[in-house]
Amino acid sequence: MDLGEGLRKAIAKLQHATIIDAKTIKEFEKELQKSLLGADVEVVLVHDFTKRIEEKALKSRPPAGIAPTDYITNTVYEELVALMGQSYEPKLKKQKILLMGLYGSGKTTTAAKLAKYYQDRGMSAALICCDVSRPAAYEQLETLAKQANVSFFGRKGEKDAARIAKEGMEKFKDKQVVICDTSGRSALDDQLIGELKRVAAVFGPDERIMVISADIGQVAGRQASEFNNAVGMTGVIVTKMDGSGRGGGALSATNAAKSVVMFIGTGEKLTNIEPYQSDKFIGALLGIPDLAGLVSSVQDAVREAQIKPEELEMEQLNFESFYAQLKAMGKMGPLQNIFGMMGASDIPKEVAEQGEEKLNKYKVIIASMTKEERSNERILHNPGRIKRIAKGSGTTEKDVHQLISDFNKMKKMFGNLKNDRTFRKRFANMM
Ligand SMILES: Nc1nc2c(ncn2[C@@H]2O[C@H](COP(=O)(O)OP(=O)(O)O)[C@@H](O)[C@H]2O)c(=O)[nH]1
Ligand SMILES: [Mg+2]
Repeated sequence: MDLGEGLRKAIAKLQHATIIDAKTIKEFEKELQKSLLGADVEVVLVHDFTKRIEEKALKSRPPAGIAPTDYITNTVYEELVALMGQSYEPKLKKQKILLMGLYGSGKTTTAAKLAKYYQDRGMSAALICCDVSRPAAYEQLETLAKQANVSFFGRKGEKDAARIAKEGMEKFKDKQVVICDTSGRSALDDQLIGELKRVAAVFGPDERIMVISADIGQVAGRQASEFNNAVGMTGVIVTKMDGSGRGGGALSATNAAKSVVMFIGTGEKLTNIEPYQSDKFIGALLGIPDLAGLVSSVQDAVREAQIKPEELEMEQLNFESFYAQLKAMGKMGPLQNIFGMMGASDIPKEVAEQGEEKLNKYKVIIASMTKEERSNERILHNPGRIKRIAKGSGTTEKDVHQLISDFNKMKKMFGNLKNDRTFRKRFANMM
């Protein structure tokens, strides 16, 4: 069974459940396991995957406003990303790419797809045929190069792949993306390792990419490790994701082997290639088109729920926390901007314009207060105390009054804002 189909069924079943209890979760887990194993994901990986989902689903509560099913779906998403790897962002820069892999993995097709991919993004691209083993390898790549409308170089009958690479390089010095296709084998052997090393030595690739067909499933992990140990690689392209039910196994095994999945091949046409994007790919697997939307709203809610109410309890604002706030905000740029960012652009200008100088003044004034005064603003409304504090801090009574007035403005502002959802969210982001 196709991985996506199993996952979609499991999610759909979960979303129809009226109550989410331990039994529902267990059943959901069983479905997930079945579909992952069916897609040839390694048993140990499946076990860890479901254990983490169980833990999160049973031990943590969804934040307010988020349905339990959405919360669990988000958890499944996060764990699938951990299982199958992060998104890859192709670099649009001058580069040389060496493709390697076994027979029939899709190297030659992928070479042409990549050349077209970069050319369609405004870069000049060229292909070099360094496959000296397969008959008609030259013609195959030449034809594909014509279809893709990119430059091509090869030497029919030449048996020294490194020599072709060298000549091709000279010819394509000015091209921005030069891609070299190499020989395959039915298994990685010393002869192939030697040839790939010699080609790499003259070609000097920026990327050494291994091409793997999805239909080998979890064997992809072992193959990737073998190639990596023998010749070194920067990443993997998994082809035939369209036709294989074992794509999940290939991706998870490659990720477990610590290899980066850069692109996936999704068909025989030259345009059937895309950078691996976890949210898009996993969203399609789960049958949730706007997975990114669901994930970001759950994540927002989780973050929001993490702000403890007492952190916003400004009734407890005292002079010490007031000073700490001012100082922290001072570091973040002009106060007016910060309040603006939090949606409180209408705060008193005087409060917003706290300069360094004023902050320093406040610091010494607060230092001259007794502990009791610092925690209880009300007892300050006493001329004797104000006079004493002004004298002790080398400031004027007017300065002390100013501090008390700013303090109260701030307190009021937070009091008004703390029940505001948007403000809470912005405040959380700011912290
Ligand atoms: N369905 C599908 N077929 C592919 C894909 N990539 C390559 N192929 C096919 O796989 C076969 C072998 O590809 P080829 O590029 O010659 O493999 P090579 O031996 O590694 O160079 C060809 O028939 C390709 O059309 C893909 O992403 N999807
Ligand atoms: Mg080939």
